[in-house]
Amino acid sequence: MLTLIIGNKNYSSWSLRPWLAMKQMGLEFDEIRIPLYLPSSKPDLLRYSPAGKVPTLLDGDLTVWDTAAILGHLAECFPEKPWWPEDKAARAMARSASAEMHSSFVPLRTHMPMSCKADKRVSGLAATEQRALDADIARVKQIWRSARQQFGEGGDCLFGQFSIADAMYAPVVWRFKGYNVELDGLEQAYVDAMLALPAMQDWAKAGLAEVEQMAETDGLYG
Ligand SMILES: N[C@@H](CCC(=O)N[C@@H](CS)C(=O)NCC(=O)O)C(=O)O
Repeated sequence: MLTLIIGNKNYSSWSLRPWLAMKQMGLEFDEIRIPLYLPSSKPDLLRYSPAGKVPTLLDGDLTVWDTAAILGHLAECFPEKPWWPEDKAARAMARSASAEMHSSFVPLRTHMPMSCKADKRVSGLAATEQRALDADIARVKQIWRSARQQFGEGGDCLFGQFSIADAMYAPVVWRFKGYNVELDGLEQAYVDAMLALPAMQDWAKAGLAEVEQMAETDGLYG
């Protein structure tokens, strides 16, 4: 029995990643939503995870925390599902792009916090901050372009069929949409394909219905 502990759907970009991957792989699971950055949030989070963060996966009596560990655990438990592209070269790039998403892009996370409700542009950054953000955006676009051009033939996702790499970049799709980032045809087509996934639409619908309002300073940097 799988239970995924998640934060607010509108804001919690880390929660979206394993949630979306699990939906796309057709796994049955329960979810427990803990609204973040309320006085009750930390004690509630610590009831489930020693890290006190979401996402956390409960698999029977096992607790798995941190996005990369959760996805790795699931891929091990359900090896028949297409978590990664089949082709070795595509898989190597998908793993690298996913690891890069997990470990990098601090300016992107900081200046464009995810909100499915957002419809604005980033403004007021210092020149150095803007340069760092622009570099992150350019790097994401480069990753998307390489993946789509080299391995995208079999579908509309980064490596054709949906894989963990798409789950890892799903919050960036919301960010590029919400902050009206200029996209070329290939980038827009990928964003549109991701936004059209029923699971992405379900996530956003639930996020839009949430009443909690978070300040950008709350630090939801996923
Ligand atoms: N490295 C972690 C990051 C998880 C994370 O920072 N989650 C945020 C929400 S998106 C959180 O739980 N914040 C609550 C807190 O820090 O109190 C992962 O990959 O899962």
